Amino acid sequence: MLNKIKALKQEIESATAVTQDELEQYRLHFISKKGELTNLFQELKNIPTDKKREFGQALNEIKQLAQSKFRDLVSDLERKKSIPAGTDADLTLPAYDPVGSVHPITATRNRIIEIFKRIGFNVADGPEIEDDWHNFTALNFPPDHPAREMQDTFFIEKNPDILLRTHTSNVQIRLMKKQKPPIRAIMPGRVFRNEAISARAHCIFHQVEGLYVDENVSFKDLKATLFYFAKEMFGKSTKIRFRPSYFPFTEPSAEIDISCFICGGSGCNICKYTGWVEIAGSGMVHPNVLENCDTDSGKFTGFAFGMGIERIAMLKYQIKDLRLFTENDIRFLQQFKTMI
Ligand code: 2NL
Repeated sequence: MLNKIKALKQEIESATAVTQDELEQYRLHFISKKGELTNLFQELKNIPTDKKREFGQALNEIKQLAQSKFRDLVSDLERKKSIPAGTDADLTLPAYDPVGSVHPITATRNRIIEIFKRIGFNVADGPEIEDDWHNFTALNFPPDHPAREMQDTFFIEKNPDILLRTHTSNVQIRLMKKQKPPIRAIMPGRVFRNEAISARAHCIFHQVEGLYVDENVSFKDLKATLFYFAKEMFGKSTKIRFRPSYFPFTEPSAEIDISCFICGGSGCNICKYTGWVEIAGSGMVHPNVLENCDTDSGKFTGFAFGMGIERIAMLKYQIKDLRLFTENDIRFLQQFKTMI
C-alpha cells in the first residue's frame, strides 16, 4: 500500500496536460470517483486498525496534491489559450525590466539643459568639425596660443586648418554671427582634445557652454545665474565662490567653485580637504570676441561660461574614474536604470 501511494505521488507530480483532452484524462485518472485515489481510499478498509491513521493521512495529502496540481494544469492551459496562434510568445508573462538605462552623461546633460531652460536659455547646436576661425581666431586666441598646437588639437587638414572642435564655443560664435542680441543660449556637445586617456582625462568629452549677450548684462548676472544653477544641481544649501582666472575669450575671467556637497565644507576626499570643488570657468565676453561677431561692444555686453559634463557627473554620482563612462561595463551602466 505504501509503495502504491509513493508511485501515485510521483505520477501526479510528473503529470502534464498540453490539451484539454489530456487535462480531462488527468482528472479521470487521478481524482474522479473512478480514479486511482478512490481505489486507494477503498483499500483502506483492508488495512489493520493500528495503521489506518497513518495511511489515511498519507492518502489525504496525496489527494490535496492531486487537486492543487489539477488547478495548476487548468490555469496553465488557460494561459496557453491566450497566446495568438502561430507565436511562441507568452503574452501573459510579467513585463520585462527595461533592457537599457540612461547613460549618466546623458542624464547629467538633460538635467543641465532643464535647469537653464527654466530661466530662458535656448539650446543651440553646431558642427564638431570646424575651421580655425570659429574655434580659435574669433575667440581671441593669439596666433601662437598653445591650444592651437598639434599636441592639443586634432587637425583634419592644414592650410587652411580644419579641425575637431576643442570646445563648443564655435556654436556661440556661429549664433552671434547669425543673430543679433538678446542672445541667451546654452551649447551642449562633444569636444575633442589630443590628450592621453587617464582617470581624469579623455580625448573625447562633453561640455556645456552658456552665453548671454544683451544691453547691460553684468558680472552680477553671471554670478546670480551660476548660483541658481549650482543650487538646482547640487542642492539648496550650495554656496559658490569666484576665483580670478584667465581665458583669451573673457575679461575678466573667473573659475567657479561650489561648497563641497559631500562634507558641507569641513573637508573630505572629494574636495581634497579644501571645502570647495571647481565646476566651471566663466567671465565677461571679451570685446574683441563681440566685435569679431559683428556685435557692437560699445552697446552690448555679455557673460559666458563653460563646464565639463563628465566632471559634473563625476561629482554628482561620485564616479572616481572617467574611463567608466566609455567602457560600457553593464555593471556600471545598470546603476543608472532609474534615471530619466
Ligand atoms: C572651462 C572654461 C569657458 C567660455 C568657456 C565663451 C564663449 C564665447 C565667448 C566667451 Cl563665444 N566665452 N566660453 C567662457 C569662459 C569659460 O570654459 O573651463 N570649460 C570647461
